[in-house]
Amino acid sequence: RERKPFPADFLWGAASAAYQVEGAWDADGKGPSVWDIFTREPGRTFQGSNGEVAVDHYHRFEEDVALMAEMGLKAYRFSVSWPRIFPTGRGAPNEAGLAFYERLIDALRAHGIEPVLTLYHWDLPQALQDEYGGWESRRIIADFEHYCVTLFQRFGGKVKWWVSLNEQNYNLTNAYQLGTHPPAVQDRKRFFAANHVAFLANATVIAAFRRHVPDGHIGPSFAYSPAYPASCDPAELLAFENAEEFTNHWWLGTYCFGRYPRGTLAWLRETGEAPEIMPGDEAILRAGTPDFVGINYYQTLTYTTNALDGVTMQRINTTGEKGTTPSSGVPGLYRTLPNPRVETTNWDWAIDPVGLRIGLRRLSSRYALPILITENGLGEFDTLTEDERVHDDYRIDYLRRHIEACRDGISDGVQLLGYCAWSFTDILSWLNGYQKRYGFVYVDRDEHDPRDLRRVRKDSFYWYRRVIASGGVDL
Ligand code: GCO
Repeated sequence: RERKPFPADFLWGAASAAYQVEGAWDADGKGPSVWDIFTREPGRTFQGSNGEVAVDHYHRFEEDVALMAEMGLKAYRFSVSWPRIFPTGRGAPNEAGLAFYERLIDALRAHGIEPVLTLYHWDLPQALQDEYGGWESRRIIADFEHYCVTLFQRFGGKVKWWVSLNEQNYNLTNAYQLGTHPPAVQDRKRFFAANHVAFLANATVIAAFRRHVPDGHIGPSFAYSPAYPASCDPAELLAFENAEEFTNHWWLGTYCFGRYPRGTLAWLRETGEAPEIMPGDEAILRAGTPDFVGINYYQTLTYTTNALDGVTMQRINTTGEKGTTPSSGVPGLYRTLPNPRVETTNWDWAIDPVGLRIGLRRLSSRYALPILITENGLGEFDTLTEDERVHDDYRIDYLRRHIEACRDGISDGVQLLGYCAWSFTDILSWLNGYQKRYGFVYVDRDEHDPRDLRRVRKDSFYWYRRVIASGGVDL
């Protein structure tokens, strides 16, 4: 059947996050974030890589915005670093930090590029972690609101698209279950408690946003991995349903309906892992539901029952080696399993454009909200040739197939607002360092000359420019 075209006002974008690109980790009064401190601990990240310099976007943003303009980007998603604005998390704002983002926003707007501002992309002020345990304390709600309102007041007139929390699900799973993000805890009870606080903080700032930026749009970015059953065995289908509830709707349902899904909540009450819900909490959640669902889509995940204990998954770990790790899951509910029907990236993420179409349809019919793809892209090793080119046809192929899936989704009736490819320039991969590249623009971090950081347009840069110019026709 004929596919519908992309809407004329579709947000053709690309994305980044402060810690992954800015560098300048202590410039102009910025305070340390939990990532500045965590990456100094041995063994946490690939070769101890960190964002102290990153790709030095803080000092080179004008050059980067000029490249975005050359590419014809319609939207650029970036995050604000909380400790640049409040070095210790609260108190009086640091004007130099605000001024940096003001210059960035003005540069984008001067080129007709819509800023999409993420309020929180994991770089919590270390002071708040030390003082009260960060996301584990309800005290963060007021501090986060104060920080966000400062940005709403300063930038609300110029920025109309806002993302509240980025990947609360992925970040807190790593931080409180797997122990791979700061504060590196492995405790499911604390995991659900921290999530509860994050849900309240998210809803509180969305409610505040309505008062300060009534003509703007806001929503969270969710790391969305649609679930698949491993077979048509009813027991596996049930495991898949369990995974879908626990790994997706627990978050999305709470965001969008302002109420925890009752089935999962009952289960967590039985296991003693449910968060403490105080009177009034659900009213806060209901008062702060989003305008759109932001999704970061990278892959689908396939599930089986726990009967298959001992299943392993291939994965590149932080030593950069390919290793085998036990598959993850929740006892009695579900367990992940490699999907033999899809290819995987070098980091063993399933490459599954059809999964994107499926996911868009599931979310659209369940939540009936517009969807913004806030991230999608391919992390790979890239090679810079002698004549300064990067032939990343594998990335073009990946992006093309996912953009086609978006068009299919639109034809299926999904209200899709835009597509932000991850990422614009190469970035620091949180755990995998600088060897895992995502950008349209290569950044040379030659170890012999780490301060060079030269920008080189990859083949995908020219390709995406054509896609945008043709409104998504010329793929
Ligand atoms: C990585 C990840 C990130 C995320 C992004 C999530 O390799 O570190 O892929 O780059 O995609 O930060 O919002």
